[in-house]
Amino acid sequence: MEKTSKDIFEYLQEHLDKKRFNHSINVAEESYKLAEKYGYNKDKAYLCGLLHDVCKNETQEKMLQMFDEFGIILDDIQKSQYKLWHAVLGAQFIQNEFGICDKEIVDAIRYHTTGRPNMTKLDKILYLADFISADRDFEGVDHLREYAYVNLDIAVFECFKFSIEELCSMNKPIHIDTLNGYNYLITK
Ligand code: DGI
Ligand code: FE
Ligand code: FE
Repeated sequence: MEKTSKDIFEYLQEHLDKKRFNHSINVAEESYKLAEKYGYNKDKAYLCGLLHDVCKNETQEKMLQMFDEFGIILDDIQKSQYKLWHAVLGAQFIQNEFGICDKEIVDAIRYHTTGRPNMTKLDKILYLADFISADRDFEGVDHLREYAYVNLDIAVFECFKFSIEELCSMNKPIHIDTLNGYNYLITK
C-alpha cells in the first residue's frame, strides 16, 4: 500500500532531526519550483524532494543492518564513504516501507548524492534542488541558483564541477557515478 503524504510527513518528523526535516521541506519546495519551470509533474517532484534524505539520520550501524536486510551490496568506494549510503538505502527503503516503487522517484533518490550519466529530468531536478535549497549557504551557491533556472544540463554540470573540485581539495575519493556524470555532460 502506498503511504499518504500525511503518513510520510509524520514518519520524517519522527525520524529526522529538525535541521534535516527543514532541509527536506526546502528541497521539496525547490523541486516543485524546478518542475514548474521545466514542465515536470510538480507533485511528484515535491514528494521526491520530501523523501530524498529519509534514511540520512540513521546510525551507521543501523544502515549496515538495513543493507543486509534489503540484500544491498555496496561497491568499494561506497563502503568506504558512509555519506553515500543514505541515497542507496533511501531508494530501497521507500519501496519496502512506503510502497513507493515509481522508477523515476526511486532512481532520483538513488542518484541524488552522486548524480550519474544520462540523468532523467527528475534526477536533475532533485540533484539541483538538493544543491541549491534555501538552507544552503556555501560560497558560490547563488551562481548555481541562477544556472538552475536557465538550463538544467548546464546547472547539473556546474554542480558536478563544484563537487569534484571540493572532493579533490579534501583528498576524498570520487565515486564513479559522479565522474561518469561529469564526462557524459562534457562530451555531450
Ligand atoms: O544529504 P545531503 O547532505 O543533503 O546532500 P548529499 O546527499 O548531496 O550528500 C552530500 C555529501 O556527499 C557531501 O558530504 C559530499 C558527499 N559526496 C557526494 N559525492 C561524493 C561524495 N563523497 C565522496 N567521497 N565521493 C563522491 O563522489
Ligand atoms: Fe542526501
Ligand atoms: Fe539532501
